[in-house]
Amino acid sequence: MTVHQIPNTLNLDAFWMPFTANRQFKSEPRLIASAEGMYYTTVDGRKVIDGSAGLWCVNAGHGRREIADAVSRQLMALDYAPSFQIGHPIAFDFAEKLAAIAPRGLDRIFFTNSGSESVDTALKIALAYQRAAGQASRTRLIGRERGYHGVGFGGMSVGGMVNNRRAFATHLPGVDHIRHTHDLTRNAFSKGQPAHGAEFADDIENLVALHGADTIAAVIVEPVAGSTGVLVPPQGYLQRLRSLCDKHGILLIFDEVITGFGRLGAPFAADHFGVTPDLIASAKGITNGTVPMGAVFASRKIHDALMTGPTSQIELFHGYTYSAHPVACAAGLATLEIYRKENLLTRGAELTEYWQTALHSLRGLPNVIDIRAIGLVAAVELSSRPDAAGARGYDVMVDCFNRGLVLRNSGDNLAMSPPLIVERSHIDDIVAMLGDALKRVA
Ligand code: PXG
Ligand code: PLP
Repeated sequence: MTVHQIPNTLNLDAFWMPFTANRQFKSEPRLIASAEGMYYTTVDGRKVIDGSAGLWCVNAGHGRREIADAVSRQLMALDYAPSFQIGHPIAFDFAEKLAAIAPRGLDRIFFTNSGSESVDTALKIALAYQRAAGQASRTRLIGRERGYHGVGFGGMSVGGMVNNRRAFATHLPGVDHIRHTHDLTRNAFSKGQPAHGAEFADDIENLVALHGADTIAAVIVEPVAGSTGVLVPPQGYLQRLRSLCDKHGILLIFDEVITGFGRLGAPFAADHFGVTPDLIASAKGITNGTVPMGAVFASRKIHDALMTGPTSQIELFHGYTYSAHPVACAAGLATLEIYRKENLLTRGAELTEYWQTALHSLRGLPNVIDIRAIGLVAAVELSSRPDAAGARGYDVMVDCFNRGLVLRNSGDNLAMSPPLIVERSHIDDIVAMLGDALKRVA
């Protein structure tokens, strides 16, 4: 079979693919058949290195037997049980183990099934908290330009990626945005956190002046913006956001759907940057991508403020049929055990230097206008072709796939986030394959 041949029994018509150029894909499909460790195998038997940990989620690598066994055992022991007014022990066990690795104080866990649900849940908890705290006028939610917070109406509204918003005119009311921090004129080719731009956090002051602090419930940001092209926060920026939120009684939500579970070389970005938010939205790496799950980490202050009223009354009218699904909890527990045994939540710290140096070796190749790397995540930004933003990035992504590397292109940003089991030799391969693609694709 050639690269693009697929089994002739497979009809591609019915599956409407998410976030995909369906017609282009179906004329030239890229199909994965299996995966193990750092590698996928395509339907035509080619080995392809997974430079993006699936969609930033397979942090312990593919095909982990311990997770498969735990899932299989759980399916036979208890396949499903509700978490509304009835419980099952594994959910409490998993929540306790998550609380133990959470940033200090964020040890009350609300389960969801995805990052989008975690974001919407965190926003709703923030609103409910403000009301419970006697601040019912605080209903406004603040996001950031170029943010990605999933695809629910809440996450889309606070999000700041134009294409994800444009077609869906109806957003939440009372949402505003601060500016993104991406500034190539001052920060191109920074290593780690860029030096310039902490002052972008002061946009909070502008919104407070415009709307009044007493109308603002929460600010949500990704500590490192992922989907939009790995935008690393300038030095001092997150600290400044935290202190402005404190000053004005605004809750700070970190969307750690990508940065959570070791991506930056610490369990959470909050740990890495030394800034503790009031709520964390997480998903992806929580089960190593095996079973859909997400979790919101809430501070005691927020949780306890909502534990009021008659004890027979539901405190938060929110939850999903599959919140704390027993199979997802089993997958999550097995995942945490792998992370612990293999030190994966901190392993990235040892490899950061090597990762950054390897990526920065691509500086000077055709069309490369920036390289950003932190922890075990990175992006190479290319200049756009005239009148064809994103086309060059797409062509590089396809070229890499055909030569043996999966990476993500967000427009002309090529994003990489390998499984945290990555070895130096894999990093060398990833960078070499990307470098060759950059030389080939005009
Ligand atoms: N917040 C952040 C920061 C994310 O990165 C979500 C929320 C939504 O999660 P769910 O599980 O609902 O998809 C995400 C998801 C990409 C890409 O290639 C990124 C995501 C998802 C799919 C593709 O950049 N991030
Ligand atoms: N729609 C209908 C008709 C439902 O009955 C439910 C849940 O009971 C939902 C949507 C929400 O589904 P989920 O809890 O899986 O998010």
